Amino acid sequence: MNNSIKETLQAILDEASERIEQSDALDKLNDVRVNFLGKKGQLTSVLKSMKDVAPEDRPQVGQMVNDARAKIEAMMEETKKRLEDELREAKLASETIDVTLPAKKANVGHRHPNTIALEEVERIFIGMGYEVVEGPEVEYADYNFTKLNIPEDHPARDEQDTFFINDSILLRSQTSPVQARTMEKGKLPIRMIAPGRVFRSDEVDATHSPSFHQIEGLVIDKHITFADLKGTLEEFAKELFGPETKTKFRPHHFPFTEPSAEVDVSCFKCGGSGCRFCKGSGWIEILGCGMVHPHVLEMCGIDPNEYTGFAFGVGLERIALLKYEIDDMRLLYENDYRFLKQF
Ligand code: 2NM
Repeated sequence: MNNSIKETLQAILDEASERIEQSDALDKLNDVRVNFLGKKGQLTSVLKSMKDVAPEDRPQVGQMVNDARAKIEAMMEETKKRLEDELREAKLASETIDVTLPAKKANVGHRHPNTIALEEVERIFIGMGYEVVEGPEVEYADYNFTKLNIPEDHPARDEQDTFFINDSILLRSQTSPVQARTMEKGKLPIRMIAPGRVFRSDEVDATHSPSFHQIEGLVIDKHITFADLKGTLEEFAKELFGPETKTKFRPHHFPFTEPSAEVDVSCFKCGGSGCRFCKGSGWIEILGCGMVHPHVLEMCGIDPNEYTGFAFGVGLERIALLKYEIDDMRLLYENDYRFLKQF
């Protein structure tokens, strides 16, 4: 009996050994495990036939079955390790990275011409001791108009020019409401610029857009005169367009300043002799300015007998178009990468 079990076990071992050797994948190896070592496997059925073995022989037969199981498990373990090694090697080979390949060139972003111009203007005024102040784009008509001495019947209040939200709230048409808010706070003296987006109901063309940007400046202190205004803006023009730049103040009218002026700079392309760029005149208009109207000071809580001040406003897009010689404002809003990457 023992001998026949011995032969059976040997046959099982031989077959298992052959099938393990033939296993070329982990799932096949698992089939072998089920077939030989599983609950319904060949070794288990040998164990089940133990009831036919004489009791005194059972320990020895049991030992033989255990030995056979250990041998099969050892063979399987070895093969499993070999298959896993092969699998890992194949994976590594297929995932090899060629570090000598040229890298993909990353597209580096550019600052928008408006941003470059704004940072330039901010740099100049911060250098003269100004603060940069921002305020709401949705404003009260009171701050946008009334406190700036623009009366109820003034054409700038016309529905055609301003985007109203209701009777008392609108999209600001200038950044001067930020100045009015700052004056109202009552902390003097004031040296500030207010850059930001403004809105006017204009048709889009090469020089107009319903939404553009302004930088308005304000200085309030005792004994501020038109001479301070002239000196400041002359310095600004030289910094922005070069040290040779000349400035011309032409009388003008704004409701919030008195006296008021428009400022031209000598053409930085031809130096003032006249060219295509300045349309032959030698001058380019860049901003509006004036001494803050006493009525504005009063409405913003400042005593005009004690304090005076000057204010000015420049269009940011106008500066960007001039400085970078762009002939159509719409290019600034289209965000075409071929345009933007030139700056
Ligand atoms: C301009 C021209 C002239 C201006 C006036 C004020 C304020 F708030 F002080 F009254 N802020 N900005 C002003 C003056 C703006 O833009 C062309």
